[in-house]
Amino acid sequence: MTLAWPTRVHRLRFRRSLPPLPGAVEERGSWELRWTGCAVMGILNVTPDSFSDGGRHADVAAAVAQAESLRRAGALMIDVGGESTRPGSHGVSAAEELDRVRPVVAALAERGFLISVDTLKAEVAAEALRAGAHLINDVSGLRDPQMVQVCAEAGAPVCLMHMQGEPRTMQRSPHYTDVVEEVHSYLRREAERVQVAGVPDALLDPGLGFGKSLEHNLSLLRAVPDLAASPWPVLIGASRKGMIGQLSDEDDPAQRDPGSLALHLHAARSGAAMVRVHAVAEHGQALKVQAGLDRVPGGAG
Ligand code: 9MG
Repeated sequence: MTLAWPTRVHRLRFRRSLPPLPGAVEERGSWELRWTGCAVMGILNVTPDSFSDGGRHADVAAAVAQAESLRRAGALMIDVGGESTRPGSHGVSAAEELDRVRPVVAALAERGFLISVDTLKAEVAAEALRAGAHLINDVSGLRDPQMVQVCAEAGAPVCLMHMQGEPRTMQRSPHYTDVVEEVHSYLRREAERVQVAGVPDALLDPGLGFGKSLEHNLSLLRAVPDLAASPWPVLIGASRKGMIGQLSDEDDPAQRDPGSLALHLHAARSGAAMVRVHAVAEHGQALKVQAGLDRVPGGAG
């Protein structure tokens, strides 16, 4: 039996006012990015602990080298983040975040990368889009009142993620009556709302680990096929997160790539269009093998 997911075509629309998009086709005044199966978004953190801090120029060069290596390893898009949103984390100012993100985005744009920027702040998003970013990944689901307008004006799609509470306190006592119904209806409602406001398209992300217990995360994972049946592509991000530690008894986040891969393969088979990961090469290869297996007549599935 051949499963539908490896050949399903996912689409994401960008307004043509953005810089030319690597790999996108022109479609009725927009750029349309199309891909089949599950793509990889590579994580590029540009927080001070991520690089050597050998001066701004050296840091940008190191970030570009890492992005080049993620692209060679198969990342379709690079997600640049200058502020940690881990549970318990405190924010930084927009000026500080921009200082970290803008030069890296500009350097990647010059080199033809497809760039997403992970930020909660409309001010940072606006400057990053001006510097050449293509998509805004906002884990707060666009809570900054200016964020929708900034993305609409730039013609940039968004990754809409569900988060209960805020990063500093979100894991203290997450509570839902029906987590799947609440998260999915929130994401569909918000995707419609932002598109009515002029944002060209959205990726939907249930936000594993963002104000959710292990049981909430597992319920949302089991429900990926339901979310993937909606008109928007679905992104899943569990890379090195606490739930991988809980399921595998691995305390060190840097040692959680094998567990992250297992979870992401499951998400891909459930219909996820993209996974956000640290270990790009491992995911790229495993996803290709899984797609190949599912294409074999009478194969897995
Ligand atoms: C920035 N960031 C951290 N975890 C994430 C996740 O699961 N999804 C998205 N979209 N962004 C994330």
